[in-house]
Amino acid sequence: MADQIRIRQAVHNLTAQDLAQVRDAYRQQQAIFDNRGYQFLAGLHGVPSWYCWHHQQNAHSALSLDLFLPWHRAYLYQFEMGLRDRAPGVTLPWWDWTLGPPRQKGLPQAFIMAKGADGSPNPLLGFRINQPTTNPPLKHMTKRKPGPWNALPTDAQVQALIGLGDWTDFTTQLENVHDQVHTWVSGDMGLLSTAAYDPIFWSHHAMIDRIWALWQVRNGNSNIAPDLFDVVLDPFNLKVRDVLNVNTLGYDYAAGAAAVSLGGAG
Ligand SMILES: [Cu+2]
Repeated sequence: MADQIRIRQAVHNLTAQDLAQVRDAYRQQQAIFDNRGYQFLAGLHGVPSWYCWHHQQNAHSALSLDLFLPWHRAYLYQFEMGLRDRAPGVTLPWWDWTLGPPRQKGLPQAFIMAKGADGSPNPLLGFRINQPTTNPPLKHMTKRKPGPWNALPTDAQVQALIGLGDWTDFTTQLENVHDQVHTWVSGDMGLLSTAAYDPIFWSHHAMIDRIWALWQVRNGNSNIAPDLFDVVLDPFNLKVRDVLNVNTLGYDYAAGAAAVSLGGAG
């Protein structure tokens, strides 16, 4: 276990100071265009590098494997480390899309304001993709076309997912709920090729990763298909077994909403 566990917070629970720090990290990360920068990391998912796993499939492999959750956990880990290189105290916040008014109506306010508290452009609103040499070439500001707030998955759906005891059922149904949110945000988030360029992608996937972590508290960290343990999560230098325990990766999710999900055991 890492010496000090860093805690990922819910977007709606960030203090003004936390949010300013998250914005600062994204702003810096988005300004870097080499392999430490936002554009490079976002490009690992879809265009141009296509390393992501969805629905047992990957563009670089003929195998059919349930790597959706482990691969995205490794991916978020890499991204969070990148943010922390820029702003050492920062952690990746999760977007709890189950929240309704008055706390939230669809996309969190932090991600839709044109400007931050200091008046500077909000780096969580979108990212200007500039990949003129990729196939297809990408050169645009990410866009969203969100649906009505009450069309997002509900907390009852999340609780039902956490109650599924079988790994295959769980990952399959969680991925379907995850797809529903991508489609709900629409625009770039609705396309595998460009989803990761939208800053909300990372907080959506942090929510998915958190649901897996909550499920693991109930069902055990190693409750996955055993033949997955030694699969390498390209292009990250991690095997599936390395990402099974969030504490081994040095992080955890803040309690609060989590305590409800664990029936008070959290
Ligand atoms: Cu996704």
